[in-house]
Order: sequence, then C-alpha cells, then structure tokens
Amino acid sequence: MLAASGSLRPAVAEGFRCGYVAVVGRPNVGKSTLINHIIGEKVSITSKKPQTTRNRVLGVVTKPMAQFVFVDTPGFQTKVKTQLTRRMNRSVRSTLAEVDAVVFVIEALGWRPGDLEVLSLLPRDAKNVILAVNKTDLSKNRDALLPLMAESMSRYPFTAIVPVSAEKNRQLDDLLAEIEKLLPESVPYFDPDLFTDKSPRFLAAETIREKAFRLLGDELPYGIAVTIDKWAETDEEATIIATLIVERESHKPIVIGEGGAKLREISRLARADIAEMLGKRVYLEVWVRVRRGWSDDVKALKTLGYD
Ligand SMILES: Nc1nc2c(ncn2[C@@H]2O[C@H](COP(=O)(O)OP(=O)(O)OP(=O)(O)O)[C@@H](O)[C@H]2O)c(=O)[nH]1
Ligand SMILES: [Mg+2]
Repeated sequence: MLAASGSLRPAVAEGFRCGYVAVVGRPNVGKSTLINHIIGEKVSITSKKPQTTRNRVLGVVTKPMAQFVFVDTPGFQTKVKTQLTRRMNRSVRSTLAEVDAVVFVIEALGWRPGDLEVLSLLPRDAKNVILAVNKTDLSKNRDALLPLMAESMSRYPFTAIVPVSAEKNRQLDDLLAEIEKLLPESVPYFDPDLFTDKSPRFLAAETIREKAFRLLGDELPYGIAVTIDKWAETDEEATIIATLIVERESHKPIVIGEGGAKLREISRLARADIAEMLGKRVYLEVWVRVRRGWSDDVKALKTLGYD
C-alpha cells in the first residue's frame, strides 16, 4: 500500500497492536519454556537448574492482529553475588522499565520468598503486570488454584491472573489474549517471519551450554560458558568449532568424562539440535578450556558476551 506521503508502509489491519513484553520471575519457574512454547521455536535454552538464562533474548510472535515481542530475562536471584549475577539482575531491572507489559511468572505450587524479591522490583502502581501461574500440570488439586489466585491479588494488583502449563501448552492463548489488551496500537516492529533477535551463532553456543547444563552435576554448570571459535557454512553443511569454558582445573575432567564420554554426549546432543535449527548437516567440535574465575571477572565477561 502506498501512503499519501508516497512512502511505502506495510499493509496492516486497523487496530493492529505491537509491543514489548518482559517475562520475569525467580530462577527456574519456566520463563524460557513459556516463551519457547508461545513462539513455537526454541529461542531460549532451558534446564532443570536455576540461572539457565543469562542474556536478554527476544522472542517474536506475530498473530493476525498483534505482534508480541517477548523479552526473556535471567531469573532474578540474590544468593550468589558475582559480576555475572549482578549483570543478570541489572538486565532484569532495566527491562522492566522499557516494556509495554510484564508477565510475572510463579509456580502453581505457591509463592516462595524468591518470588517476593522479584515482585518488589515492580512499581506498586503499574497497570500492566499479568501473573502467569505456571506448571499447573504439577498441582494435583485444581481447587488449590483459587486460594492461590486470591493470595496473589493480595500481594500485588495484577491486571490479570492466568494459570498456564508452558510445558503442556495449556492456556497459552488465554495468556496471549490478556497481553494483547496491554499492547499499544502500532505497526509491527519486526518482519513477521522473524522469531528472535539472536544470530544462529549465539543460538548454537547456547545450545551447547544447555546440553552441558542438562548433563552435568549440580554445581558445575554455573561456571560454564561457551565460545564459538570457528563457523564456516555452505548451503549443505556447517563446520563449527566451539570451546566450553570452565572456572577451575578440577572441572575439566568432569566435563570431559570417562574416556571423553561426557563431552561426546554434550556434542552429540548439541549437534543434533543445531543441525535442526540450521536445516543442514553440522560438523561440531567442542574443546574444553579453563579460564579461572571468569564469572567474577569484568574483562572476561565482556569477551564472553555478558556485558
Ligand atoms: N512440569 C512442568 N515443568 C515445567 C513447565 N514449564 C517449565 N518447566 C520446567 O521447569 C524447568 C525450568 O524451566 P526454564 O524455562 O529453564 O526456567 P526459567 O524460569 O527460564 O529459568 P532461569 O533461566 O534459570 O531463570 C525446566 O526443567 C522446564 O522443563 C510446566 O509447565 N510444567
Ligand atoms: Mg530461562
């Protein structure tokens, strides 16, 4: 459609809405899973372990009458204070100030002290905060949701409360409908075909980190980062060389595993996901390197992309 001024404008329906939606909550409540399942693409890695998400990741979904630009944020946490967690918390705070709507996520099993800490970051008079009560598939008794909703309203004046199961894709459309009401009328910000702002390179590095998070024991993963050292692509295949960075010499054998078994498994699973994402054959080589205390080292964080 050619506008009167002569400039090209996208043809959007009258009343089309578009806006930024922050998804916040304490670690591990299912923020990234929720965004991935709403979008239908893997834009943000997930794991059973808290503090999986480290960067702000955009996930975009375009419906007939609205475009939602989700901002996945790291789970806000107060226990471990390194330069990395400080940066993660700062990104949650700054995101809150910039968005049109906020989806605050808790688990259906009830409020926890960590949830209240995140809640205290929200302005008291905001009229754009929706509570998503996630993991409803885990609560055996659906009646327990009613008192939980009442308790939630006494804690904060949420605009709406929507029980969902991100994992089982339950009531995600209801959540979208509530969010849509909060978005301003606008042309879409992004090409409707696009679903994230992140490059395949970033997503590949994150995929390797996800497999390490999922396959390694409890303590190690927080000290893991991934760099992509080589990326060469043709139409048919991609050759990727990556390094898993650990914080201590003693971590190296744990990541490598007996006879290299652990590292091979991390590589195998990551390669399969990356091949699916790129739609081509992938040759992936993963090395392990020690960078002492990187998560508390400002310079190291910068080179690893966590600034
Ligand atoms: N049963 C169940 N598990 C879920 C649901 N949504 C997420 N999970 C699980 O909860 C865990 C944490 O999910 P994530 O999406 O990584 O959580 P997060 O809030 O992004 O975590 P951080 O990035 O660490 O803050 C994973 O093991 C998910 O599979 C759900 O609806 N039901
Ligand atoms: Mg996450």
